Formats: sequence, structure tokens, C-alpha cells
Amino acid sequence: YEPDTGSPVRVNQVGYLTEGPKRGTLVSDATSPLSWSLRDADGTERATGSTTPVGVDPTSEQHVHTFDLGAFAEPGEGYTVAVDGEVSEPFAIGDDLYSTLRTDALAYFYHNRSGIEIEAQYVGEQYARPAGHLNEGANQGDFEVPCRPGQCDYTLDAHGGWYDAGDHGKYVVNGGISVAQLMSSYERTLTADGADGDALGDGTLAIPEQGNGVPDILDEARWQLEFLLRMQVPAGEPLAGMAHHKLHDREWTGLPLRPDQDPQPRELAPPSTAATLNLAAAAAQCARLYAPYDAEFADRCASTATTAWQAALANPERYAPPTDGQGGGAYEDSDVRDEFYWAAAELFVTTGEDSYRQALLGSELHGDVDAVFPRNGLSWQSTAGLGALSLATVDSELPAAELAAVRALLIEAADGFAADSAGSAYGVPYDSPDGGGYFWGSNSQVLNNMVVLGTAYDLAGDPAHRDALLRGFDYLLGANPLNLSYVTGYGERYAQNQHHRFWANQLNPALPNPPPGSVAGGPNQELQDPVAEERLAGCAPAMCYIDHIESYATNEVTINWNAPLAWVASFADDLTG
Ligand code: 9MR
Repeated sequence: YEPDTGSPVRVNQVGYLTEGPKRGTLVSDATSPLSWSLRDADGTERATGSTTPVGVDPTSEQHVHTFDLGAFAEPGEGYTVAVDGEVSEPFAIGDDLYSTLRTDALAYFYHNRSGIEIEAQYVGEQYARPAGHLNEGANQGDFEVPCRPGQCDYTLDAHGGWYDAGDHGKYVVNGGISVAQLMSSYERTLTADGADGDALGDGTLAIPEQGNGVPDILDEARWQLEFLLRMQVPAGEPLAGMAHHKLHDREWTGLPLRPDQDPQPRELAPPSTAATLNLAAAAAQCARLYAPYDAEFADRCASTATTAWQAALANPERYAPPTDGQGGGAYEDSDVRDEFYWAAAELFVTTGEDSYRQALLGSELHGDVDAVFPRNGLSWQSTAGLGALSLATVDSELPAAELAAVRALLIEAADGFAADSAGSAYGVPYDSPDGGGYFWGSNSQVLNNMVVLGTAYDLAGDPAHRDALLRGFDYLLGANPLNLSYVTGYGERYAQNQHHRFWANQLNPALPNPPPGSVAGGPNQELQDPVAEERLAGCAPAMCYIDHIESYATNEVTINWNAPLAWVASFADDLTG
């Protein structure tokens, strides 16, 4: 299998901000610099320069040059870069490049709601579908979900929430980080200069709650929060206060399959410490953000956060095992120091209670930049950074010296990602060549590093952080080894066969492709699905990707990958006012 990589001249196929960096990459064996020519839509040459040969890019094993369009800053559409007779995909220069991505990336969450009809008036006819998992007909439901046989005597009403991904599972750990990042995108509008609250306010998203006086992004987040709260073990039961790790089908289902047609029994997996702390963290953030809109709900979040924290302290080593992958993902985690750190941080910010600060100070991760902000990105398995981001940006009782220290840690991490970007032929703010490679969901690792860069820029205003974030977009939107935008609907050549049971056009032409603004997991050198195994053998790390619906290990979509996409799109759109 040889991927069609099109032109060797690689650009951000959406475009470059008028005042932002404008760089690209050329695949070429030439050992000396080549001349590039920037042309406008009429074909008129507008700027020229020469490329810089950089040798072999270790992530793609391609011989590459870089080029920099420099100070050229005239807004327009349909620009191209020509080098050596080869022409790039067209791109824009302008200020309004990220506003639709902001709302499209957020719309992803309504599309993937469980337990509610997805209505044509919000998504259009082709994306409308019946509610899933409401115990109707053969479709099992999430109103009375039992534990696996012999595990507990109760059932939980755990309806609602978002489906995880291409599958119909609902998992607390990645569900929690996703909703936290939506809440943080909103919270940023309260804390960062230049962040536009109106752009996330009531009336900005096409969802049923529009017009209720609550910012739409909080309405969307609440759909998931209500589900997460329902995953807590009821009072009076063994392990009360803990959260079940996940809920999903007993057996894996095939594709395509609409949620309302899923015939599998639904079951709760046992409670885990990671899920419990994840719930505590998200619920603590909920408590402070929803207080102005719904005091009763905010109180419910506050008490859930507290009881979950207490339950985790009492059960600190209930680990979700890697073997539990039948019918749903395992989301295994046997190191919950980062979840303790994240939950303590959110609880401290919300309550100011010193016990949570003591938990932070006592954490083995405290002050350790590589543990809090790992070079390969925060994730459902590595959540401490989310806590540090809140501590660094949200007003709290944190003593000044500790606030300065956590901010310094964040800046140090951002400096590292900016250096990674500067050292990468494709500008990726990700420690890929030696530090770890490209793994399942690599695009989300890039996106999460971009979140760290954006937060650092909000705090300290270092243009190197902003530029490295924008270089991440260059990579994701086409300036990469495959010359492919990983976001559906964005760029000239974009991924559109992501693994999803309803957006399964590749398998059934009556079904839609993913809607615009859905980001693919991205290159994964481990070849963990049959399609990748068969077609991608021998691929260089950043080339281990295929836009095929059955390649779930390279081409799935999930809430926890679209959440940082929504955060950074919102950041980028705010940059230009
Ligand atoms: O995102 C998860 C990734 O980090 C893991 O390596 C992978 C294998 O365990 O699982 C991914 O999560 C998938 C989950 O297990 C099932 N639903 C789809 C998720 C995204 O591919």
C-alpha cells in the first residue's frame, strides 16, 4: 500500500493567520536550497524565497526542506506555494480561519449524545437519528444498568452522556477529561484576556438547550456531567461514593450500527480509583462553574466531588485492568497519582480547603514537570496537567509562592513543546522522534500539548508559545508527511472515513461521513488493527495512518480527542478577536 500523498509541497490547507507564522515543508531529495514562489489565486507571484534543506525527518523518513513565507501578510484565498514545478494545495491568509472549527468541534458532542434523539433541525437530515439506549424494543438501555454477573445487587440509572467514540461505550475516565476540557474552554473566558465569552455563550451552538440563558458550551457539558454523576455507587452499598469505571455492551458490535439498533446487553464494570477521582475532579470544576446558573446542580456536583474524593482515599488501589477489553475499551490505569493530583487541584480551587492543598504538596508529582506535563501529552491516563492548568489560571486561595511555582512549571512545559516544534521538520509541538513515537490517538497528544501552549500564552504572552500552537494546527490541517488534514471538512484533502458506527458512509452509502470538525486519532506505529497491520507494515511512525473506517487504531474519533480540538480552535479564533 502506497499512500497518495499528492504534492510534495506541504502547507496548512486551511490557511495561516494574517499575523501568525507561515511555514511549510517540502519533500525533496535536493541537497541545496530551492526557490519557492507564493502565488495568489490569479497565479500572480506575490513573494519568493528559498527553502532550507534539513535532511531526513525521523518521523516520516522523508528527505525534507522547510520554507517560511516570512512577513507576507496580505489576506486572501487560494494562495499556493510552488517549488521546483510542484504546487501546494491552496490555502487562505486571514483572520477568520477558526470560527467555524470552534463550533464544529463542539457540535461533535451533540451528535454523539446518548439517550436523546438527534434532531434534524440542529444537525441536518443526514445526521439526524433516533435516541439510543433507551430500553426500547431490542435496544437495551441505560436506565437500569446491572453490574456484571455477581458483582453487585443494584442497577444504576446511567442514561445520557456522550458515546465514547466509534463504539457505544460510556467510560468515566475519558468522559471526565473531555467534559473537563469543555468546561476549561468556557472557564478560560472568565480568566484570560482576549478570550471571547460571547463566542461560547447562549445561542452559539445548535443544541436543544439554546435560548435557556446558560452558555451553550455549559449546556453541552452538563449532558455529560449528569451521566458521570449517575455512575457513582449509591450510598449504603459497598464502595459507596466510588465511580464505576465504565458502562458498555457485553460483546463488541460490528459496523455499521446505529445506537438505537444496538441489541447488546449493557453492563457496569467495577468501580475504580481512577474513575472515582476523575469524577471528583470534573464534579469539583462543575461546582464552581454552574453556581451562577443553577445552584442546586452546582451543590450536587460539590457533594459528589467530596464523596468521591473520600471514597478514593478509602480505596486508593482499585485499578482497572488491561485485560478488560471485551465489548468495550479497557482504559486501564495502575498509576493514579496523577488522578489524585488533578482531583485535589480542582477541589482546592473550588473550595479553598487546605486538606486538598496538602494533598497537592504531598504528591510525588508535585513540582515534577515531566510527570505533570509529560512530553507526550496529557491524556486519560495522565491527568495531572489538567489540575495544574486550573491551579495556574483560576483564582484560588493558593499562596502566591505556590501559584508562581505552578505557573513556572507550566511555562517550562510550554517551552519544551515550543522547542519540540522548532526542532520538527513539520513543526509538530510533540516530542516524537526519540521521546516515544506516534501512538494510538497521537493527534490528541499534539492537541493536548497545544492546550498547554495556549494556556501558557494566556498567562505570559510569549509569542513562541502561540506560534508553536499554530504550528500544531499546520501539522493537523495538512502540513504533514501524508499531506492530509486529519479534521473532516477542513483543508483540501481531509480524512473522512473515521471509525464510527453511524457515520459509516464507507460501508453503507445511505449513511453519512463524519460531520465537519471531527478529528481522527492519527498515526499509530503500533499497527493495532487488522487494516493497519495489513496495509501499513513497515511504515515510518508519522506515516502509520490510513483513512479507512475499519482502522480503529489510527482513524477513530472520540470525545477526548475532539475536546482539546475544541479548546484550541476556540483559542485560535480568539487570537484574532
Ligand atoms: O484512546 C485509547 C487509547 O489511548 C488506547 O491505547 C486504546 C487501546 O486500549 O484505546 C483507546 O480508546 C478506545 C477505547 O478503548 C474504545 N473506544 C474507542 C477508543 C478510541 O479508539
